[in-house]
Amino acid sequence: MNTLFTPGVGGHRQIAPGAMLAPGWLPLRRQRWLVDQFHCWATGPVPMRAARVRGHAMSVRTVCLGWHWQPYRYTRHATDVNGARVLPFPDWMVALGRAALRETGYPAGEVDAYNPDTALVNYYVDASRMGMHQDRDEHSDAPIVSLSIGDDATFRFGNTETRNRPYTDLRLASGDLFVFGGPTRLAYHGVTAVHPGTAPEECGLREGRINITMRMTGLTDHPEQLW
Ligand SMILES: O=C(O)CCC(=O)C(=O)O
Repeated sequence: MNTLFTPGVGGHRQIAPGAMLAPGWLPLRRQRWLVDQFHCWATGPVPMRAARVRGHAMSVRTVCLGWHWQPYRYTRHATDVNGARVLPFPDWMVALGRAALRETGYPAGEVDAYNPDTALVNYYVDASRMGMHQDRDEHSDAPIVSLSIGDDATFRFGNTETRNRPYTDLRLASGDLFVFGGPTRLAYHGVTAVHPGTAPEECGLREGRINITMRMTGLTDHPEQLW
């Protein structure tokens, strides 16, 4: 049992088939610990940066673990930043990802088979937004595990067909867990607002919002995938 990540308050609710929200899943001390990790990750070897999408810098800054995401692919080296190799994906995060699936009612077989190998760690300031998009750069249909720390955000969870309605707006708060997989793995989603000054003081983040999404890339280190 990984005692570092024993779950906090229990309970989850289904937002759509395969999409579950577990409010307050991460206890505050775990949030603070993750914030400390985030400060280490953000300084390198590949520093946190705003990825450029179609020539425009995103308003969210991202640092990656395991595989480096650059629109629209994963590489081991950050060829769009400084060429350095991305930090390894930590074993404790695999355990955390599995605990997240267990918490949200995924069957034991899926939990055991869950081997996330990349995390996109996003940092939002007050003005940051993330447009509606699908997470489709992975070669795997394994669920996405999303953890939020810091200020609340309005997270829009939509459908698999279009960026538009129907969608559900959720207010994600510090410590919340959101998981989506199965029939909604490719649902469009985005962040329409960050709510400054809403973070609990004890979460360890003085301003802004961190979101960690764990994913299975389905990639291996074939030479053509290294660069
Ligand atoms: O910040 C969030 O809650 C969502 C992040 C996201 O959509 C992504 O990293 O693809």
